Amino acid sequence: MNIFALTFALIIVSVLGSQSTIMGKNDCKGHMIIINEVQTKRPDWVELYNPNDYKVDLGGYRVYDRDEYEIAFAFPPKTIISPKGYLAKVVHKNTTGFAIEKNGETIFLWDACGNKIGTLNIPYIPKGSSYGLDANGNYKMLYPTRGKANY
Ligand SMILES: [Ca+2]
Repeated sequence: MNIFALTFALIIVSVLGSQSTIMGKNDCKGHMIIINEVQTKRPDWVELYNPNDYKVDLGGYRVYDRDEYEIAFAFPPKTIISPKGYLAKVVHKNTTGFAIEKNGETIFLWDACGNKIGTLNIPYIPKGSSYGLDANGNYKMLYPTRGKANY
């Protein structure tokens, strides 16, 4: 392997590594949707991000705090997330069947075909903070930005 091939291989490994940090992958229609941010304190919400340059209909996508697709909350048809856009879904036991445990837990995201496309391990989130992706693609404590870009 010459130096160019080695460099190329390292770039590929680097790119794949950062994608696994983002915890997203293409769904059955080729879209990528990312769990971008969560907050656990009244209201609890899960923010999704659409990195594509086209809108995506989240109808049939599911999110839940247990790895159980069959009983997970499903987004209704025509739930549109705009290109490079954010959608923050308020979650509550009475509406979505789950809330975010304040001491941390794991949430799961499935596409409309039932493929799991996201898993996020949420730690304890201090009051006044959220947990989400920073500009470098790493999950950490953030200032809450519900429905907007993280910073
Ligand atoms: Ca945000």
